[in-house]
Amino acid sequence: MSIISHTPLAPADGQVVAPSAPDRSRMAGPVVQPIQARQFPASFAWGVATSAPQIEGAVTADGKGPSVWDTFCRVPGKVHNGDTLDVACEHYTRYPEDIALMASLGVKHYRFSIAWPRIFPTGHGRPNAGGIAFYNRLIDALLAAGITPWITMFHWDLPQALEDEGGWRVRGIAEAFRLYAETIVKAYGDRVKHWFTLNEILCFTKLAYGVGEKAPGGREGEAVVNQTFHHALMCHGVGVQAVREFGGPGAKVGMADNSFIPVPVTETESEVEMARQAFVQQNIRVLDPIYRGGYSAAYFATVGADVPKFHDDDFKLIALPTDFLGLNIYTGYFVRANVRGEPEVLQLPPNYPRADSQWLNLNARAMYWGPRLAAEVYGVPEICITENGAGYDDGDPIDDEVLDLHRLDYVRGCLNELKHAIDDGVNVSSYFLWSLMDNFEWQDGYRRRFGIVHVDFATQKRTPKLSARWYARTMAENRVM
Ligand code: PNW
Repeated sequence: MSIISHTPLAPADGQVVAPSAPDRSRMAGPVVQPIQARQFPASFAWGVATSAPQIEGAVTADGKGPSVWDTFCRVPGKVHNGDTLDVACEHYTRYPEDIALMASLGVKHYRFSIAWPRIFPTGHGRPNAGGIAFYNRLIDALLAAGITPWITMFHWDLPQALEDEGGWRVRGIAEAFRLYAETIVKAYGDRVKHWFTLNEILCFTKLAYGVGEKAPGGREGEAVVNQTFHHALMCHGVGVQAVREFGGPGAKVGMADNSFIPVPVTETESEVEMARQAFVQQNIRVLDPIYRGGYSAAYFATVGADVPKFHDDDFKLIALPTDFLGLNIYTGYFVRANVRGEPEVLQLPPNYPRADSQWLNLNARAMYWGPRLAAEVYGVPEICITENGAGYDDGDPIDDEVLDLHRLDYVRGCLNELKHAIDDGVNVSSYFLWSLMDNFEWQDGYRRRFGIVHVDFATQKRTPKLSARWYARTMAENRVM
């Protein structure tokens, strides 16, 4: 058997490959059409995403206080291999190199987060000048490289001092968050016009205070969990208010949510209706209050005696109008009708394809249904795909290459679905691939790699993977490649 030898994987920059005219003399069957140019709208924003705790390292530099994740990493058995955030990708000092890397890939938009404990090491008092200065340097360097900053205010790294006061369990968190949000919007709002309030409420409430797999690792009951959700929703509203008051002209804000995405098994109208109902039911704690201005009767029926304490006025804050909704879409869940005609979420067969991150079922169709359901069910006017990607235990580079075709293939499949949603009229304005580079993958430590750039954590060497070269071309041509 012969092995097909090296054909160049991508043409040199600037060279457009026109499908060559079919050679009719060698063809018997019908003429095959040229590949369709799966072009995105001209204004579409392509980018990559990271978060502060996952890449920065330098956990005590310039006055930074500890976060709940700094503490959690030191509890034996909580994080794979005992990995910590201490060094991570050394982005705190290597950010100029990382920005040059982004520029070389043609990245024009970058979503990153600010570390709350760099700005308020104890959660209160005066802002820490060293922390403020770091993000000034970062933002200025991004702008100088022609890269638009998109800031996530909170990506899970709660100051440990606030956790010691009760963290997300206590209502006072909203005042601490107000101080933080107003401080960063005032500090950076002259240059930053795109804000996300919170990243994935589920992950720092339910998974952190109920399931215990994320910091601070609580295993408390549903009453506490529901209370943490409620306080997080309030902080989202506080973040929106801060951007409205201090963000200056043209500032936009929304949250980044990992909404549960139902995918109808068969796309009949009745099964699509099951998906719509499942979308509301499964996102009842987050999207429903934000977009419908309160907890629904179905919510109260679901939580029963575990209902959180709230003030009616809280929903004025929670449901403040936002400009866009960020969706982190990695996976979806198949839905059909059960015998009573209600939506049923199907168990997947054990050998359904998954990434090495076991929760990540490779269901690209979620990238069609997620944006579509958000627009149809809640009337979301603009959607940003704030994360999408896949975690694999990629090997080390061989001859400076990592052939991560599994990641490339999945992301391409997702982009085809996104293009389909846009063609069907859903207003999706941006897409951020998670992640720029391999980084600290929470309880999975450094084992699960989501980067399109490989990081050698012993030497900090960055090596763009095949997916990075492919994504560079996709961004440059504004179409699925
Ligand atoms: C997101 N799930 O987390 C986070 O925003 C990132 O910080 C993280 O690195 C990335 O996705 C990859 O995991 C998620 O269980 C964690 O469905 C868990 C789930 C989804 C997203």
